Amino acid sequence: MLIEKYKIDEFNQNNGDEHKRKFDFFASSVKNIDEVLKKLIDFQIAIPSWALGTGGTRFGRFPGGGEPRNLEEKIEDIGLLHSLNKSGGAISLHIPWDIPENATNIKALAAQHGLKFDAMNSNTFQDQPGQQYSYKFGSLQNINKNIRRQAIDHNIEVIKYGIELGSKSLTVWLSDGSCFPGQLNFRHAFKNTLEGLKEIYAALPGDWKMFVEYKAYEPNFYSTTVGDWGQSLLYANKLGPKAYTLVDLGHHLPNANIEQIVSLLLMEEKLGGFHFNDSKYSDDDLTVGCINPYQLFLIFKELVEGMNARGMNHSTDLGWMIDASHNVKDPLEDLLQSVEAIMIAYAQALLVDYKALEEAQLANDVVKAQEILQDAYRIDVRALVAEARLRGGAALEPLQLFRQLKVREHLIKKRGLKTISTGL
Ligand code: LRH
Ligand code: MN
Repeated sequence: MLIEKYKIDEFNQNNGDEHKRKFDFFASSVKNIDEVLKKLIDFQIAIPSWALGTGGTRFGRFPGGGEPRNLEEKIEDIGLLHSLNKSGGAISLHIPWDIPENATNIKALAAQHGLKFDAMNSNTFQDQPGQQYSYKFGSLQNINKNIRRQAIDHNIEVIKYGIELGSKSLTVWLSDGSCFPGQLNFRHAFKNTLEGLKEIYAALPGDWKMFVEYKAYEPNFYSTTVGDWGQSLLYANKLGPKAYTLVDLGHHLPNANIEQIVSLLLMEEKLGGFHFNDSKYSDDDLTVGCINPYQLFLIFKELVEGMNARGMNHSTDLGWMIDASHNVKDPLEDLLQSVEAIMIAYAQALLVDYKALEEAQLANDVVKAQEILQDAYRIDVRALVAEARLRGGAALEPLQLFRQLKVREHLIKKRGLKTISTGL
């Protein structure tokens, strides 16, 4: 379904006065407003191709209807979201869930919707129909050389699809690990995995990056072979300058200080990108900022401070991706909320008075330091983020317009109630 530009302009017209009143009030208190607005307009978040349907858990899946039936319809849905917020201008594909049968056509279709291809994702955590060897006991770590070979070849095949689509990076998340003490030799598993990653790394084009995504547990529940940021950094350092760590917010043990991890990986020039989501217990893959928006703000504060310290380009130098699955929300509404939460946290982090914060830190004025941080966190930046959308040609309130235009009803009428999209 396409949302015609005039419908967005009409919506903005009808809501323009209220917005202008709020934004003018906001803008009167911010000195570098145009610089902040430019950063927000340039900031693009990749939407996962595997999160456009209603996911599920082992206990059940409750599809909501109108789900995309193929990659073309997934690109349409991501294009629709992008037309509403102009902040989701990239797709992150998962192979083999979303193999581009005709890469040229797929690339052209995406371009029509103003979309690029962000990181490609390989999948050696499931056995595909007709697959020769099983990944039951792992892929790159596996004691069986043929199984390791199969996993390496799959990742190299994923790189080939990415080259055809114009992607510039590969995310490798390995579910490899063990469920019981004694099941695995950790050193052998590490060495096999490193050996496999080295072969995949060698197949990367010169201008590509490899993101090594870590995760504490699930589907293995005793050890994970890329189990935390330290292990991911170990691999990335041993692989070379094109290898980086990838931080999925839901992949940490309870109460981990993710913003400190982000700060150090950025300092070490080994932070490659993010899978944004939120969680209360484990890898819940919930809407970004729905449980712990303050943590999201603190992460973006470390990102802005760390990227400025290295003179990095905020919008292009790191991989910004969402990784979520939807059990009870409409997938597209959930993704609109996630993008909004990310833009709000980024905007608040851009408004922190970093000079005053440093002075407070150098004076051990702990109270003052907290006041400076929370001053920014407590600013209502929604009019600012809406103004960035307006100037970017998007809707002032994407979710409101999505509902007003009855998009889901249209998709159900076109695709039916029972369609199931590939992915989680
Ligand atoms: C693993 C993960 C990984 C993806 C998968 C869909 O939990 O975060 O990034 O491959 O979800
Ligand atoms: Mn992830």
